[in-house]
Amino acid sequence: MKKEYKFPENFFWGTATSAVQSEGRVSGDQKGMDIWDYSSKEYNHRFYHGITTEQVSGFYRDYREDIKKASDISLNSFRTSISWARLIPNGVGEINPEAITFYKNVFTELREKGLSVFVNLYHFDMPMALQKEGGFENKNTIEAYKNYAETCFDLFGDLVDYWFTFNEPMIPAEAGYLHDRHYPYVVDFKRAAQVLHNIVVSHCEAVRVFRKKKRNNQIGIIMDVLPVYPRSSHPADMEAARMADLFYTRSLNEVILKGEYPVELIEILTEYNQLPPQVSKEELALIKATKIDLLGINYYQPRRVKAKECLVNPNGVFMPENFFDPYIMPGRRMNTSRGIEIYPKGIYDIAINIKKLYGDIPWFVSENGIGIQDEEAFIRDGIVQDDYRIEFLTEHLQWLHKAMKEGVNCKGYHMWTFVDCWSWINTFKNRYGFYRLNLETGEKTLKKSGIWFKEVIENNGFEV
Ligand code: IFM
Repeated sequence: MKKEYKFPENFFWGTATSAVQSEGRVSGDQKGMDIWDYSSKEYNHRFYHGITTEQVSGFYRDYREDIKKASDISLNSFRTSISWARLIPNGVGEINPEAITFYKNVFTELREKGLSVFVNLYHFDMPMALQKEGGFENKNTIEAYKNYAETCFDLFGDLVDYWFTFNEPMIPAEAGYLHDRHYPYVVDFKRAAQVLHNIVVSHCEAVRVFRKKKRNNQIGIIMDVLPVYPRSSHPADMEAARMADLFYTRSLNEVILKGEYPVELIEILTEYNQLPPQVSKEELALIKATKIDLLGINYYQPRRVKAKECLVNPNGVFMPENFFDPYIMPGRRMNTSRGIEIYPKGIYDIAINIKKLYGDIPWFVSENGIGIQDEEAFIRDGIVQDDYRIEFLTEHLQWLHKAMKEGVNCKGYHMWTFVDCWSWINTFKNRYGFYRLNLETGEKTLKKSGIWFKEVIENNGFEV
């Protein structure tokens, strides 16, 4: 017997992408350089097949056709981001008129095709001119970001339905200042903590400016959550899970959603001399006073942990991982392209936690999806037969549906991503889109999952 999964009226069905990953360059666009333009050239060996930000999916050039493609599969909402360095090439000062025209055209076109416009202001893409001054380590960047946000609200406020201050605010701190994945490739917990704090303050400043404008549209932030699971119920494993959750989830969720850093985290960082040095009373008061309207949650994988097996090197770098080890669960289901676990129930656990721990805040799944390597191997009759993606999305939506039946306040589901896009480090290794991008011809063709998603949207649900 088939079971029906219906979603509420006005549920957001959409996709997400970002400026750096989709726009690309055309001559005369007057875009300033960001850290990705810089690092994908200067540290080219770190990028899969050496593909730089110039060769992405051409949204800057093709946005009209792309938006038609979005409407062809019945999406009712669409997230992208504004490139700070495109709009304000030096991060502060002069505004690029080409960028104003481009973003106005994009948002207008989306609206005309009946799609709600979700716009994020910062998706890992610090303008290079500001990075040279220290990026988010420098307090002046908070002011620069606030001015950039205000410029966006003034220029595009009438065309945007939902604003987001940051996508995955932990990543620039964690990947750029702790784990050597993103430029500037610093490894230093205290500096990472300062970056994270300054990002949080920037978020609050942008929300404050937004509130002053008294607009009808809403503002929020998008967080990536890896729900934490201990290896066993042994107290040592449970403690490891508690610490992983404290460092990687509660550290950010509580400051954004409850207005305070967890006391225990502050105690640990004090003990290990890792507190960020520049945190003022005024900033903490602002954090306390800041409330968002809509929360985005990106979910891809769980975080399984166990008690540490070896003592920590007392002379090593302070890391959250000093308090737990990753746990490779036997029999776990893997996405081998990315080397990450597939665990659809995680979305349910996150949903229940939001309700339990963070009030009944309205939220939506702002990213969920699966990146697959060598997807051309699945092309039959000119179409990528991505049944694995349909299966992945179906299972996650089933768990989301269950949580919604239990009363969670979820407003929508956005798949990552619309057209196969460039990824940080992996460039085009793994494909995520509803549309396949042919890197040789630039052609964008609908995959089987895109046809399936159209039906889901038109029926506001599915049967399995
Ligand atoms: O490509 C990224 C995106 O920029 C942020 N969330 C995860 C995606 C897939 O890895």
